[in-house]
Amino acid sequence: MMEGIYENFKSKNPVCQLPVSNPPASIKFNRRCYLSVIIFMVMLSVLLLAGLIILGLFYVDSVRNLSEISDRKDNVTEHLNTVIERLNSNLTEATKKLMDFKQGEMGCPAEWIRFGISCYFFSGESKSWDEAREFCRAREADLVVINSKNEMTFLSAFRDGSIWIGLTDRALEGTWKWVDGSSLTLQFWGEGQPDNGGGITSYGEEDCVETRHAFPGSWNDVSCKNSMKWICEK
Ligand SMILES: [Ca+2]
Ligand SMILES: [Ca+2]
Ligand SMILES: [Ca+2]
Repeated sequence: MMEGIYENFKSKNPVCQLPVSNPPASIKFNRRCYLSVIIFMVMLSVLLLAGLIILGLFYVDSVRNLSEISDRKDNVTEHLNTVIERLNSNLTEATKKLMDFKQGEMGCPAEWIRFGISCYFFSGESKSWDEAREFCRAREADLVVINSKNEMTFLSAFRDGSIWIGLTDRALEGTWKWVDGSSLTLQFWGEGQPDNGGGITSYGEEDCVETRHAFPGSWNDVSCKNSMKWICEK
């Protein structure tokens, strides 16, 4: 088959045809002809090689560009995630501040008094510590937790007499806990208090705390069954 093709090609389109009438001239012609073909083939090969080199360079450059784009995309994604995280954090903080503001400025129910970010209810009647706490919790509040000297000053200035506060050592004698579960750090015990009744049996076990008008040093532990006014906080 290849021979057939060759024969066909040779007969129709000869590249270098021998002039048979003049043998020396035909040899000279043949050399020039084949030299031209070789030069043409070499140039063609050089051009092809140059083309391949250019394509290779383009390929390397494209791969490098893609790699840079991928790196930039990762950086941008990371930056965006950081920004989103920061925005979420700011939004949460702003929402909390808004809620605190609403509770502090506008959210106090009638007959409740605002101080700082809390609302306070000062009772007119008297109850045991448990009944007083039940009253507060029914109003989505609890007995007052005194977190600062300012809060203590505010409460003392507002009400004299004995008042229940949300402090007890009922769970473990001598270990005082606020009703929100926090431990006692800032404290305003009166002299000699707490004494858990001081061994006087008529006082009974003293596991709840009253605050009195005197300040500082106005707290005293008393029996939770005593009846007195109270302060709720929410
Ligand atoms: Ca408080
Ligand atoms: Ca006690
Ligand atoms: Ca006492």
